[in-house]
Amino acid sequence: MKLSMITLAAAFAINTITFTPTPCQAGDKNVITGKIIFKGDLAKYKRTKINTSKDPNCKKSKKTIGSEKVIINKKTDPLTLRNVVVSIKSGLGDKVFPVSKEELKVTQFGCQYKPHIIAGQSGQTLRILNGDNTNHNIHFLPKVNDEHNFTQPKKDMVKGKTIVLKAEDPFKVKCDVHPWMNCYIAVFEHPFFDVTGKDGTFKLAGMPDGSYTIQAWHESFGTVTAEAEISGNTIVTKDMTFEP
Ligand SMILES: [Cu+2]
Repeated sequence: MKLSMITLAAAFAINTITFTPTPCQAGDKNVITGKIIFKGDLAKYKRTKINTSKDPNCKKSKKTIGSEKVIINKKTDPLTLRNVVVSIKSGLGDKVFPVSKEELKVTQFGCQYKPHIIAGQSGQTLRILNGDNTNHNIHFLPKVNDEHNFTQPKKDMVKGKTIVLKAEDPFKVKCDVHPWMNCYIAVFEHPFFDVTGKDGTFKLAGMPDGSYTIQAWHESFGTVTAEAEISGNTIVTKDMTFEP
């Protein structure tokens, strides 16, 4: 068994790690899975409420929405983090992987982007929709992708607008009409990425045998990385911890 090492790419400490190779189930080939653990002061990161009533058309079922800056999954043990983008950072070399034909979608609904984190592959198409009876402006703040800054009135809700994405670290998208509205887009040259949800877990599957650096990125806590070696159609468990 090879012990793993974790490096810290941002100013947040981490430790972690388990390395437990087990045989894969049928259909799975070379899986790296794990939890994104939160170790910190829960009270400090209590979700704030955002009042959207400045624009009466934002209101869907309720006039406040929860901030998405930090969402800690309180029902998991240990505590885990939602909206973390986990991906293979390096180790794939020059290998080229087919681009998913699936169209990515983001909808502006209740003056919030749904989903908050969009992860896709270079060359994949993102469709942006407006489900609100109000005018939104979609403002990309990328380094690599084309800059976009356009308005989208309600009439665009059916067809929306499509944009082809290029590989880039997560970048912010905001609405200049509703200052609380933002989301992030993360784009990769390969299909080995995942975004954590309510259980705080991730799964990267189907990589070739090899040694990889995995990266976990969170919009408020930055980046942590871990090393993982996988071969012989096994599952490697690799938890990673943000300790803000
Ligand atoms: Cu808006």
